[in-house]
Amino acid sequence: MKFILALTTLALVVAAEQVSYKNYKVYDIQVTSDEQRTLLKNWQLVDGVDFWNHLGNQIMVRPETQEELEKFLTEHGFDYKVLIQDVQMTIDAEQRYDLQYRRAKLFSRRSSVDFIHFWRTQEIYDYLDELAAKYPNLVRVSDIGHTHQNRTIKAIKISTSHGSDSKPVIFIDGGVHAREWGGIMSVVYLIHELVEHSEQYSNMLEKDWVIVPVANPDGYEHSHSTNRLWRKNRNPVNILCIGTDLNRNFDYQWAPGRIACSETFPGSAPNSELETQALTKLMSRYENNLKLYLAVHTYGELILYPFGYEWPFIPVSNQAEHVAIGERARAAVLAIGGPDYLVGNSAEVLYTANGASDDYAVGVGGAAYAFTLELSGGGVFGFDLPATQIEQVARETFEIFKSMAGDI
Ligand code: 0X9
Ligand code: ZN
Repeated sequence: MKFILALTTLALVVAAEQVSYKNYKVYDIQVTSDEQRTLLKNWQLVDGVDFWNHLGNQIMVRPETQEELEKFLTEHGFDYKVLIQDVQMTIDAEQRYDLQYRRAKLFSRRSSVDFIHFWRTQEIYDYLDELAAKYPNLVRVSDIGHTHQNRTIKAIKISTSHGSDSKPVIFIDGGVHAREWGGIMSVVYLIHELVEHSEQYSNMLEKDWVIVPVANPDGYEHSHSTNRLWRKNRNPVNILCIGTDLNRNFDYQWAPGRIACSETFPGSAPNSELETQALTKLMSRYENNLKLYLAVHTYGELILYPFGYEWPFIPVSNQAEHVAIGERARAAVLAIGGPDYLVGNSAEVLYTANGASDDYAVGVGGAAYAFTLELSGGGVFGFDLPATQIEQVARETFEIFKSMAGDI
């Protein structure tokens, strides 16, 4: 059975017709003044231009638009360099690696529980079910909803005292954005460590962990099979445009969007999406004990706290505690030789975003603390973290989880 499943996955990987990013470049642009920032922002609405990161200065551009952008940058005195010459080449390299990994797997007896490949949704779900069977006292797995394409959304609860519901809860969403594979894998790694090495983490297990590792399975599968850089879910908005940005769809300070094809289309109404509904319904089950909400994203090496829906930003009432918790997590990552995360309010460090899960968790869900983690992209790779770096990023992220769990 396993063999047939593996063969099917392999066939899917090979057969699918994919969106090509041939000769798309990623530019890294130095922004030295507010004036420059405003000028650069105008490019956000240009077709074929995709702002990849927070400070708005890593931008993917399609071939037809590159000459125009470079002319603009030179004319306005921007310093820039080309970070990725050909996005498709990095995607091809990733796929070759994955194919090789899966071929070798077919003929080996090694377990699939490793952090040198990206797990597909089904692999993650099979693992959750295996854990539930093997550790019935520690693990409960539940189906919390279905997607537009009828995939299951699964949650795992890791608790040393199932049934009592009195411990503080740490709630984690992973994979809200389809292309942010490093985030999903870091959450899977957390599950693996907490469950399979539970004896090492008695402090962390003083809290209950409620985790949705793949909150957007349709989008995640689409980013594997068809479009590596897909971000939204796969629910059609109209005949031309597919997908809602789930991290704009939460019912707190939601704002409508006019452009249905936009990467950040917030949905036709707050909480319109099945994935958002599944998350908020589960969150409401824990509203009395919800201590910490973590939205796990990539990339940027940022620890962001609410509120992020408005600028100038509205501070959360316990902002100083958010800063302290964030700073200790930052130090924990540094202590194992990881990158120096930046801790800050999301609207200040990043940009404003309405209807995001972190703001919802505090504004409606009753969470005492909430953060969005923008994990490391592994240097120059952005969303396309090489599989060989999964474990390193996951270990760094684990330090954030551990530090925060001990702090709340
Ligand atoms: O834009 C987002 O949804 C997040 N960044 S990402 O690059 N992963 O897409 C940041 C959300 C931060 N939270 C708020 N602004 N509330
Ligand atoms: Zn994201």
